[in-house]
Amino acid sequence: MELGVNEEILMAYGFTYKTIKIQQIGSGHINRTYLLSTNAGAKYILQNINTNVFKDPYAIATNIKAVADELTLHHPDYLFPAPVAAKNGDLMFKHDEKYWRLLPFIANTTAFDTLSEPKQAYEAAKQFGKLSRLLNHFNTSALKPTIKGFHDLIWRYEQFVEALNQAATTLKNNAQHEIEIALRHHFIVAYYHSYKNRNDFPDRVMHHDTKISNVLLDEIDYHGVCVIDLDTLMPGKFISDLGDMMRTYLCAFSENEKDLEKIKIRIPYFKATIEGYLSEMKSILTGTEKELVLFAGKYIIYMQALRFLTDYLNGSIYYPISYAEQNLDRAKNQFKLLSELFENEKILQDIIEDRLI
Ligand code: ADP
Ligand code: GN1
Ligand code: MG
Repeated sequence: MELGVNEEILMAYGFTYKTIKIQQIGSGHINRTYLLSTNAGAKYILQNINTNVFKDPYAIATNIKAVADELTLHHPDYLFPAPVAAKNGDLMFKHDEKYWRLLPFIANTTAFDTLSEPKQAYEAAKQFGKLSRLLNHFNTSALKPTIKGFHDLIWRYEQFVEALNQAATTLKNNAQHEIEIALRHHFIVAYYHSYKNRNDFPDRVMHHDTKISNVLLDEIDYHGVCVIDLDTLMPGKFISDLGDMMRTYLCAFSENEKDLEKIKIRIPYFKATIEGYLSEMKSILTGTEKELVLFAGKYIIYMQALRFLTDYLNGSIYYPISYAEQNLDRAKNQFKLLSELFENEKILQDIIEDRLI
């Protein structure tokens, strides 16, 4: 066994320990990702799917296949890094009750955890916007939810209340201030509820995890190359993708930063994100969607704060932690980011309106 990769998994794809070098990479919370390099210089990405989170890995594989087929048919030049089939033709390999997949390695690219130039925000937002635009006419009912209720804020709030009701007293005491903030912002849930079933708020194919580490940019000039991490490609609302861009592109520091003084939004990055996204989606968004552009950020940042807080109250069973209070610190970080969005609301809304004309 090398780094948790059994040789049988490599052999399913025609490799052996002798012909391949294995290196663990990536900063994601959920899956395990490895870079495979062959002696001949070819590279691949090998991933182990986390089945505690993704109960039905076949739903992921069939969604990606359905979207890949659609894109190949209508947009053959679009780069969509779908899994490579194993020697037996399957898109996943099951070994010891674990599911593995192999992806083509996209060379000369970088995935960032934070951004250092507005151009990166523009390019990343454009890549995710482009995927939605190309799939605008795709029938979303062909895709299955890979996690039930994933971005349903109403359900996420219920989960938070449930966690609150059964949390250990010490955890509740430690999180008292953040619990109050979460309860005080329930109006975001109510607002989402009031829009959810509007006719011109369509389901679209959403990536659902548009953080900056899930898009590959050219390592030299940062132009957008392709989106990756396709596990949550499924039907959803456009606020999911645009909101997670705001959550991760606007601040110079990630959700793991503990010094809340550093959690500020950067206006040039906001402009770039909106411009990159609208360069693809402006002509497609409906009237209701255009009303909800800034709400996208509030909805996702609040939901992520709730998810970290809920996990903290549950004893940190979902997001891996490197110290006991980390999920509470992450919730604090996200609530600070949310307050930044509200404080700058007028400037941000003006930027949006100028670009929607
Ligand atoms: P997770 O976030 O679940 O760990 P990702 O699919 O986002 O998994 O992959 C983790 C990292 O591996 C990415 O941020 C990127 O650096 C790298 N990576 C993933 N897929 C590719 C690919 N097809 N080509 C090149 N690098 C990749
Ligand atoms: C998880 O796998 P990763 O790290 O890209 C999570 C996202 C959260 C994100 C927060 C399946 O994404 O929803 O936004 O952490 N993915 C899942 O960093 O729960
Ligand atoms: Mg990722």
